[in-house]
Amino acid sequence: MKALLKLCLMVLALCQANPAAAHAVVTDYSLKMQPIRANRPDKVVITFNSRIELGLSQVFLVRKGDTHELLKIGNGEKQGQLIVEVPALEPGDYAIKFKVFAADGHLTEDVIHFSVAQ
Ligand SMILES: [Cu+2]
Repeated sequence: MKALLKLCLMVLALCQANPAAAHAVVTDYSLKMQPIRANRPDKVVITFNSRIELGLSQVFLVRKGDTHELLKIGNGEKQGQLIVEVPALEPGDYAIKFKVFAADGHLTEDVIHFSVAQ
């Protein structure tokens, strides 16, 4: 695992020297069409333009006060789809913060803000 991480950091360094290389970019996410319902566990599907290395990727739920909670993730049916398991949430404002490695070793960090309605 450590060797793999080292390799990835090396690839990342190379990648930064070559900005033309492709990164994992979010092309779609389910929150646009299917908001999270209050007070019950739910799932969010994030679709990237590239396959994601699950073992090297992390997705966090960010709550008010900037507390981070690591969420369970899995691969979706289609290539590049990430299924994020979200715990039961009270109505309010949240964010999903992700650090994902694309299949080519490129790291992408981004945040998706969302609200849970009453
Ligand atoms: Cu890159």
